[in-house]
Amino acid sequence: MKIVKTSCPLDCWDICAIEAAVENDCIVEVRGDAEQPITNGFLCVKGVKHLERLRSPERLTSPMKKVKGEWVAIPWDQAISEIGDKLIEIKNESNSDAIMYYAESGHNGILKNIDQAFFNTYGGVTMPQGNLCFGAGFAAQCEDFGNALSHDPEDHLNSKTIIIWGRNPVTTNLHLVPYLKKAKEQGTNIVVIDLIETETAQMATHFFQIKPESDGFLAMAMAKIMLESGNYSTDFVNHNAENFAAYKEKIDAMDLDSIVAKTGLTVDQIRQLVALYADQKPAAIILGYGPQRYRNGGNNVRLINALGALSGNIGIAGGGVTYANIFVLQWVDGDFLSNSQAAKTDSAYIKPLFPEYMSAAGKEKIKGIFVTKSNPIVQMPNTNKVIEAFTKIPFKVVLDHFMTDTAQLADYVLPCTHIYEEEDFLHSAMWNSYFIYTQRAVAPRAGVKSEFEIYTLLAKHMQMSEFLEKYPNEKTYLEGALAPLLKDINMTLDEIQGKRMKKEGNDIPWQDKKFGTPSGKFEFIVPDPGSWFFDEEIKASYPLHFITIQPPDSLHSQHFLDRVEGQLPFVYGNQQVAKDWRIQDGDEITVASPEGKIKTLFKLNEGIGENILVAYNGWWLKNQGVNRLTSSGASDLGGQAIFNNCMCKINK
Ligand SMILES: Nc1nc2c(c(=O)[nH]1)N[C@H]1C(S)=C(S)[C@@H](COP(=O)(O)OP(=O)(O)OC[C@H]3O[C@@H](n4cnc5c(=O)[nH]c(N)nc54)[C@H](O)[C@@H]3O)O[C@H]1N2
Ligand SMILES: Nc1nc2c(c(=O)[nH]1)N[C@H]1C(S)=C(S)[C@@H](COP(=O)(O)OP(=O)(O)OC[C@H]3O[C@@H](n4cnc5c(=O)[nH]c(N)nc54)[C@H](O)[C@@H]3O)O[C@H]1N2
Ligand code: SF4
Ligand SMILES: [Mo]
Repeated sequence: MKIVKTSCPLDCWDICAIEAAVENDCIVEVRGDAEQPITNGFLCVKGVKHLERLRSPERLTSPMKKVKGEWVAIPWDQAISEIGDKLIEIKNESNSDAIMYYAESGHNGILKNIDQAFFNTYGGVTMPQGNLCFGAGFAAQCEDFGNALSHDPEDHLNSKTIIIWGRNPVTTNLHLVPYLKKAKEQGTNIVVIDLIETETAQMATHFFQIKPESDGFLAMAMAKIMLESGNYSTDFVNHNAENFAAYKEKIDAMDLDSIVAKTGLTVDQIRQLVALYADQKPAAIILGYGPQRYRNGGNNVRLINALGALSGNIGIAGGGVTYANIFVLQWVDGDFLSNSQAAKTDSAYIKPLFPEYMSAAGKEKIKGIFVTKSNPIVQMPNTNKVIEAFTKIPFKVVLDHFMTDTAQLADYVLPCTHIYEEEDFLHSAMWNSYFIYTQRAVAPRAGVKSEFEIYTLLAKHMQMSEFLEKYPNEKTYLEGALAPLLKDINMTLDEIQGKRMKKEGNDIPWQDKKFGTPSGKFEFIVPDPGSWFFDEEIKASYPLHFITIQPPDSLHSQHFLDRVEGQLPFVYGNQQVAKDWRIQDGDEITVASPEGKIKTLFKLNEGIGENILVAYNGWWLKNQGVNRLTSSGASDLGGQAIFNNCMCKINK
């Protein structure tokens, strides 16, 4: 028996270290690596389920082609030659950017980026911009700090107060929880700001339940109270920040009661929050991605960042506004990874506006699409319009392990390898600064191929010699992409394999107060809430907020694979909603928005705020699909999907 060191590749904050015990090319046990910090010997239910997915009888083991509406298994050489010929034909008849590319983070390994190198060498294709996930907040971090960097989880133990703002680690970021528990035992205030009394809120010392999309107002109200009482760091704002005077002027001119009224809290509650944050230095804010899935999402996050600066909690132990962390990524050669200089087009579409693009500029232009590591039919906003736009594309190729709703609508589906069948390099872009070059646990299942092999075969068929010369094999690809990292740590790729390591130097970001912004300083937002747009008119006909959050036992749609056909998705609401709409726990109700309607089962949950319905995202079309209700649209910054700007009503 051998022990193989690998990692969870899911799009999760944690990127856990996994140990697989392997005997005769068969995995006999999988566990969280006990010796690894953060993972600490345990995996969440999704991590445990990798083995089930690896061996699932529903896993695709042959390329599939749709012939007269029916799926037919075809051999790999046929799939490669037909898809390759089509790519050549489209490029000759139109241009390479008549092909569209769509990917998410279904698998975080960097080896999977070989497709981008392939398509850039092909001439460049129509690429996605914007984000379904953390785009607005990410752009906000870049505007204010010049980059998105997070404090080391251990550093939170130095905080006197930790505010968990719109994140639900008990569900989404499980390995943060032991740090929070330890901090709480040490006497740290654990404060949660959310719309829902989540399990995280239940373990906190203080919970502030606010109205949807009111975070910017709450942050301004806190700032106003701090500014009026002189309770702020003159040192930081005078020496390390830009735009402070303009920020202060705007906040000074605001009326406290009017901004407080937007939040659902009282002035006294906000004073208490200020006392917990500004009087208890060092204090950390750990931000989640809920508050930025709104039209004003970028502004919301920038105003929260401003609190960190105002209170002088930036660049100090126990402080920070922790949101995302692309620290390790700075040592990856992105140009090599994607061969970006080879592209001869900069054609692009905004992801959460895919249907709009397809009915305008893309209508005549787009002749084919490649979808990978994602299930956009159910995960993009506005499913009905996405289906309409997607089905119109004449040539659709999906790479996945399973026949997802997106795969179902394609023309070809190519089955690819699973993390346990691969060597790949992984790091977290969301939270910690660890990385790992994984070991392969077992041979790939018969009939599946790695993305690297698939694109190599296509390149051979299409005689793309430049690509084949530059990227001869997986190992040189990783070596090229990781050259800056390997040089920095003075190790070879072989030497790092199987060792999960931390890229040192980022425990307390911005300690030197040299920011990555154009001014080199922290940049205060100059808020202009008068220009923000809210759904006031829609609210007259659709008075309930429809908020979608991450499902506890699935990574988005991935573990909804096994839900029973026809099972209705649950929506949760409180007694006030039940009373207003004359419904009861367990009732079958139709939830309608301006974009569509779905049948659901109503569940009472007193932890949810007023006039809000909550559902998990990830439900497949066989279970209605919650994004039939959400609308297309992009946030103020970062092209972020505005899933939570969704108003609805109930028809019993
Ligand atoms: N189990 C599980 N874990 C996951 C995932 C999964 O699918 N399942 N997905 C992973 C991915 S890709 C991501 S991006 C992360 C996301 O991780 P999180 O950010 O923790 O999760 P979300 O559910 O997106 O939202 C967090 C919280 O924001 C709250 N919220 C919504 N609107 C507002 C608002 O206006 N103000 C405030 N203050 N709070 C608001 C929601 O009620 C929710 O509790 O989770 C990762 N982890
Ligand atoms: N309403 C609503 N919608 C949301 C959200 C929300 O909060 N509310 N959250 C959004 C967020 S945060 C995110 S990140 C997105 C996620 O959107 P997606 O990433 O599209 O969602 P997943 O369901 O995780 O789909 C990933 C797919 O990748 C496949 N996959 C896994 N490994 C591999 C591999 O090695 N190769 C290939 N080719 N495929 C692989 C899986 O089988 C799965 O089908 O959804 C967004 N959608
Ligand atoms: S999904 Fe996240 S918490 Fe669960 S095993 Fe994977 S990395 Fe760890
Ligand atoms: Mo995400």
